[in-house]
Amino acid sequence: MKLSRAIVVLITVAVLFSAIGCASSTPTPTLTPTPTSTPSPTPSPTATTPPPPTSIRLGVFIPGRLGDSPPYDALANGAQKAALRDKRLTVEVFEAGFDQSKWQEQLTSFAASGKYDVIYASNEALGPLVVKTAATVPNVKFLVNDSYVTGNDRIFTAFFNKYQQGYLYGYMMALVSTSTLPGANPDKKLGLIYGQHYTMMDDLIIPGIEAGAKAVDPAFELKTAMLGNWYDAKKAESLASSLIDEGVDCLGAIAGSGNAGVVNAAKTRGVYMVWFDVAGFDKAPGTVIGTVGSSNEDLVTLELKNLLDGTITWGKPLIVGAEQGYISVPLLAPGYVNYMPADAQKKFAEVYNKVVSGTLPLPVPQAILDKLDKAAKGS
Ligand code: RBF
Repeated sequence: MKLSRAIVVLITVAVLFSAIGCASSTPTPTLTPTPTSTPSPTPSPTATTPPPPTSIRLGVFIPGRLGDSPPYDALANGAQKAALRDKRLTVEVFEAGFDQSKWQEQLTSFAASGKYDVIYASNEALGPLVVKTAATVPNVKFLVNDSYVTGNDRIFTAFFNKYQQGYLYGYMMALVSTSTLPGANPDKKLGLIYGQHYTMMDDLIIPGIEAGAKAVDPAFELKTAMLGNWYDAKKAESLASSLIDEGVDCLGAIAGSGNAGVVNAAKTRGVYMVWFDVAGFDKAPGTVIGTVGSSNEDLVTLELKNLLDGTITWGKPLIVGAEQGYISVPLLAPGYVNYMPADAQKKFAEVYNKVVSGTLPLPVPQAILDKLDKAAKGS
């Protein structure tokens, strides 16, 4: 027994010794420096990912004005913050203003200025505009949020699931309207003031609001009024007031700077509002008593990080929703918990959790994405 153990130990030592001896005396061929195996800072022909950029000059193109437009404000703020964090990024912001007939020309000269490597913009109408601009201005790349364009290796678009956001918005507004809050009436009527017609509004947000409200009670009806621009607060106030005359007791507003007029009408007439995209409780505490948010700034932060890491999936759009935290509701915000009746909060949390967990799937129909893609390509 003892002898056999001694033999095993001896053999093991001998094997180890010879292995070490081999390694140190005869270098393996792969370790021999040759021109092809020398590590080089440039990627080998087989590498698929290029190295991250050493600098990026970002031009932020705002199709409108900064101030009360959540997607635009988040874009400018998110980009400025990203530039503070990463010195490779420089940012310049251009506000194109509200004359949409000028946007194509403004975008093309912005891109052709030679001052930017990448242009970052937002809204559905920018899809077709960047496709045209990319065709005439070489080298510059484009990021566009709230837009959907496939297959162009210089364009990356990201799209929030606005059907899902609309559904939660309508559900929350209907809970306010059916509550015992003072000013809530028995009519099953909700109101929405919106800036203008576009696919995201007509095919996703409005149908989403209607479906969400009807999930509370099928008798609900959504009364809508189009402002016709994104800034006229006076007109928005009078439109909102007319909806209140018709029996609306909870209003939504997606009208940029026009939203301020809807707040005035709701406050004066003693009805309620649920805010869209950002937490707007501060606009009128006790009048704005709920919100369904889009995490615009988180999306901007993510995209700029990917841009700086060199991992943007050019040509392949990103779609984000509540499942990933990009559509969210602050269920513990003081402006909500202190004003929204407790049973409404409970009911809302139930449906919200279902949407977040995917138990209640509310996807963006592919046909609508295809429609946006086709419109962008002019086909
Ligand atoms: N949303 C705003 O908040 N402010 C605007 O000035 C604004 N202008 C828009 C212009 C066009 C042509 C389109 C298609 C959308 C615009 N939106 C604007 C809507 C925005 O993209 C988004 O759908 C809403 O803000 C809801 O998240």
